[in-house]
Amino acid sequence: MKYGYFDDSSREYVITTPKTPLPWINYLGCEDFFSIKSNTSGGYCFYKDAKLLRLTRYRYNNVPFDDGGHYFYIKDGDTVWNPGWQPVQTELDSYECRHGMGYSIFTGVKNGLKAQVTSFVPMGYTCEVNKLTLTNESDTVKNFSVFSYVEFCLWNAMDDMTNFQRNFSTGEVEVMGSVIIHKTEYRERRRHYAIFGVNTPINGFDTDRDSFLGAYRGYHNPQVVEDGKSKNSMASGWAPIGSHQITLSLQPGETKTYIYVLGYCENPADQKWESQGVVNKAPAKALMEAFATEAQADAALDHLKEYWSQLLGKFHVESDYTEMNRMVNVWNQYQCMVTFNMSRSASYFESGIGRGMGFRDSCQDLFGFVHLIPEKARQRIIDIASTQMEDGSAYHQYQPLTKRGNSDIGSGFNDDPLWLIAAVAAYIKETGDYSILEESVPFDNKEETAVPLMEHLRRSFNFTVTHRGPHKLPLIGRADWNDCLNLNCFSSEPGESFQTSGPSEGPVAESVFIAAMFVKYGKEYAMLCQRQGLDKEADDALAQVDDMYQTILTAGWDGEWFVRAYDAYENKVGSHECEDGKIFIEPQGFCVLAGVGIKEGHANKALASVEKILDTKYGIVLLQPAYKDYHLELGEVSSYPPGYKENAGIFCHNNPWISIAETCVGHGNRAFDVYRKICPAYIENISEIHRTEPYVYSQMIAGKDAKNFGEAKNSWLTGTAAWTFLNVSQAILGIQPDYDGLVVDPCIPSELSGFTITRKFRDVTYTIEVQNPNKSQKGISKLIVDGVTVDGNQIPYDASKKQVHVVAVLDA
Ligand code: BGC
Ligand code: IFM
Repeated sequence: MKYGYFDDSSREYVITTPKTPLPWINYLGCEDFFSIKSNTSGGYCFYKDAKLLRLTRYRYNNVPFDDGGHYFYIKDGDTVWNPGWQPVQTELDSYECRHGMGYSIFTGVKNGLKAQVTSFVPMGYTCEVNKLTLTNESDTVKNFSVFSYVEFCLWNAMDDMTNFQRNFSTGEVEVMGSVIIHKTEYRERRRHYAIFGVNTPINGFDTDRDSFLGAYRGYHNPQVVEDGKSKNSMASGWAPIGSHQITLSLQPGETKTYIYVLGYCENPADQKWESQGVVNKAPAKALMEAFATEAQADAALDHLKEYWSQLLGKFHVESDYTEMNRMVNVWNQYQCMVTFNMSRSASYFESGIGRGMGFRDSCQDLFGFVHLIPEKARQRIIDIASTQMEDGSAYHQYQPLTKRGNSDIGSGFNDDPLWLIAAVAAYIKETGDYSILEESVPFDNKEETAVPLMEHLRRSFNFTVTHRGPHKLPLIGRADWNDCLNLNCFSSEPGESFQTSGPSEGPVAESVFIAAMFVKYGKEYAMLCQRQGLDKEADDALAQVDDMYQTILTAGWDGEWFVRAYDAYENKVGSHECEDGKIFIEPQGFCVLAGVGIKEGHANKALASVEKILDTKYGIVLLQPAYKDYHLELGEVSSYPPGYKENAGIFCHNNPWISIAETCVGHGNRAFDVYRKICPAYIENISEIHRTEPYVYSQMIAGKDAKNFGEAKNSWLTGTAAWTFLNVSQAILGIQPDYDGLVVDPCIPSELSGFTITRKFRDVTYTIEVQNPNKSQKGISKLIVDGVTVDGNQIPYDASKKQVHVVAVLDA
């Protein structure tokens, strides 16, 4: 069953009922100001950091779900309704929500009145613009009122929802004509305040929540709206809100448009604090003036659309596979931008007050983002590397606003350092910019420790070399990619966190997964050394890689698949010797994509085991058999009921690893099958089972052991976005950015007769036609670049050309 459809030409997903299985959200903003919008207008906004600079409030785990947002109430006679249906939930005569690239459009019609809200965050501004267009579609005059509504958060979202003894007394507002100013914290000489204004004179306002809602009422039945009259309330402590009343009359066929601006204002750093309670209005005025007219708002929206057209023009595929095209050309890349911006901080499953930027997460996110805006990727790499410790380990997370490592969580996830090498290699391959390696970057943000970025990579590499266990495999520390594999976790008392209960490192638990990462990214490190003229170091690094390779083939091979790990008692995890958790997905995918065991025949065996034991109709589960019981020596992985999350859920993030691995052994049909099974657009018509948005990936789909097999959770903020884009663009469609040019090496379903890709690489735009006349799966037999046949499958990079036309023929 579907709840909407893809409108490919406008790059929108159109939701045709408000009653989606879960709120289906969108992200507005791609610079510093962000707003999360559900299909019924729920959500909140923030500046830079969802925890520290939150403009509007959102209550989590609320009832009804997703109650709270930026709302418009229409009071038309006795009927009160919202264009996005929530929160009043009056049945609409028609409803539509279009989620587009950085904007959402809500259209509701009730009793002949049409209300359309276009919400977006304009480029270059720190605000959400809501353009409200009201049209009288009836044949009689309409007299009615519109009430806007937002509830301000007192900035620090964590404090806001916990520290009531203080917060009920700090709220302050000012009203400047049609602009409501939320200035809590201003008297502490903070430079910021929020505004909510509209470009027309108003008939009234409210700034105090309880005055607006009325005692014992909620968002669904505010007193002021029911009465049809604002109270002009001034908040003093308690809960500041912003609400404007506009009363209007529309002739049949007449339309009126208003522009609302909800924004973040900041004063100049050197401002004089003449009177600490009174806001400097200049930034507020400037923001309101920027959107004083409909034409200004429309121009800003057009600019945003143009921005996205340019970004998405950097990678575009035309093929007979409509679903793949729409994911590759629009939604997958869009999600990569969102994961780049948010890391794992703010979604409908992440509160914005818990996790910030993840070290490993943000490194991986770059794989799907670096081609979009390489300059931002560069800065991100430097920010991430600045949270590395001198010994090569790293803070696992950092806060977006401060960019400081989070010391509550600390370090000890032993895969983290290697992801930095992966991110830097991806950046240099995309851009050819080796100068990043010379960039001076501190450890733990301590300027005096700054060294060239290359030295950070060296310490990353050496961290693995110097942290190996009894089988010579890398020590796992608190966990590797699988956060829930806490093999050094010996005690877990009720209330204790899994990852802090054991010693932060060791004694002996080891990870085959990190070993595979070391083979893959250790080779990248050696390559970077070579290209820096460090031949001896490159050779030494390759010797280490080779040693690890051999170690995997011995200690890491179980006969039919790769072992996952050794626990602290030196027992195997992910082996036929285990009762549960006999086989895990991660080492199968990562060993093969790192090239381990291909020539020895292990790769095909491991992938066949995955297909036989882990595959299901909805995707590949993380392990089998699911852990039935809790194991102290394994930690959180066994805390989940069978089929959920890391305990045998379909963890979408590592499905593309298998798909890529299949392309490494030439199985184009199987690689695509793995890609297709979890691809949102391909499973749109089972939305009642899948339940999360059909236009983005979720972190997890419940596995076959779970009651709700096929149900997804944790949509949007997942490494699946980047890895899937890497898989489909580089492994399946085979357009691989490399140090000296684009490599063309597709591995596709034999039935696909060809496809065409437009790819902007550095300053050159390539049109690459891939032809598959003989139903092959892999192997380029001919590469013609601007009419000239070249050897091999790499298009030599020539910066003097702006357009290059390539024909590649698959004919193995
Ligand atoms: C959570 C897991 C989650 C993991 C992701 C852990 O702290 O408990 O549920 O999958 O973090 O990083
Ligand atoms: O690898 C982690 C990631 O960092 C956050 N989400 C869950 C993954 C697997 O545990």
